[in-house]
Amino acid sequence: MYAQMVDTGVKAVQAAADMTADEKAFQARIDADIRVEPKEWMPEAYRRTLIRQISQHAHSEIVGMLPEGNWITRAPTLKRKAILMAKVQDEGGHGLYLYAAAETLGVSRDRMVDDLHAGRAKYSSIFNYPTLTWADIGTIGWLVDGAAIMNQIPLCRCSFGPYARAMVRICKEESFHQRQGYDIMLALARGTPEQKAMAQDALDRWWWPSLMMFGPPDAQSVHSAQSAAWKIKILSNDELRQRFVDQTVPQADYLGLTVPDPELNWDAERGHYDFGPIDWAEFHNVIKGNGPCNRERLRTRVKAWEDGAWVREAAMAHAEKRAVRAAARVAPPAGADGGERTARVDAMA
Ligand code: BYC
Repeated sequence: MYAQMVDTGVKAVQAAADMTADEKAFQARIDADIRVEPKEWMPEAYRRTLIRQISQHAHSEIVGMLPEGNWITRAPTLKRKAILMAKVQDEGGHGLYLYAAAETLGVSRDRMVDDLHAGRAKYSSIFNYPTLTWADIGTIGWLVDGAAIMNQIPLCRCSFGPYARAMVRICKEESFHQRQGYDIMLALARGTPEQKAMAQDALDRWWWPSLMMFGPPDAQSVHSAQSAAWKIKILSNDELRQRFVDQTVPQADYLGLTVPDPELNWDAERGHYDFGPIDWAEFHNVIKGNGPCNRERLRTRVKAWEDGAWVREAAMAHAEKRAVRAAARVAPPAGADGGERTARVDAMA
């Protein structure tokens, strides 16, 4: 359906001349900022794009629980431990809202989980890096949640209703996450020289992978043009990356830490920071499955799924029992003329 630009694989926007009448009417509604709801007609490619992006996003939240979960037993104080547990639980909740939003598009949760476990589905590159010290937990909150918010605030205005609404709540929670991360960094940066060095080391390791979270440069972003036309993407990968750098560098300055980029420079004319080249070979290698932790992350997810089978079975058995009991309660006494009502309750169960 789309014209492919041969050299980069970047997809062009579908031209109005190639659209059916339904597609033209759909695009006109998008252009008028009318939200799309699940039961309304939508082009198959729009549905597929959303299923791809929302399910990848859901997987990122669920896999994102792992690097932080790794530090729950080793948090330095009871208070930090309680906060980290709440944050990791929030990420699980975000995954569930997002799986539910994707389900409204006609894909089953089992199918999405299966794709993740089989290595067919992507999730954010960032979660394939290890959390080596407590400062990594601060850095994830500060940089990774910071990048996530930067990307997700515009998604609150995206064209698909359930995704946009899920994003509102997720962004509120992410902003608490970002602040808790920055608070950890502040404590370390104001601590002993060893603590400050630990904070600097974490920034050195997480800075570039955080910039990669926004995806490939616009010129190489396969989906950007069409997603922008459909208002699934409001700001481009490069615009968001620039905003993130502009916001984060002064925060690093406040901490007294150095961003590991010798080319970082405030360009007064542009009103933005210039920054050095990103190692896109590393990014592609990580999303192909060859990052430092890809295999470990998938192994852990699959094991958690298998270990949780009894919980899912018990929940199903409990739901069935409740449905049978409810049906029995509503059933009329023998001989009464309530056959139709009983049948309806059985159908609901
Ligand atoms: N990692 O054409 P492009 C969180 C893929 S979780 C891996 O630019 P698009 C948090 C891309 O999927 C944060 N893959 O794509 C959780 C595509 O591959 P496919 C997650 C990436 O979709 C726990 C190909 O590269 N946030 O916040 O237009 C704790 C070409 O890219 C990445 C979201 O998911 C990457 N970084 O734009 C703490 C936000 N980047 O599908 C925090 C929602 C690109 O063709 N997603 N790829 O095989 C989006 O906004 C967009 O999907 C992206 C990419 C901006 C990420």
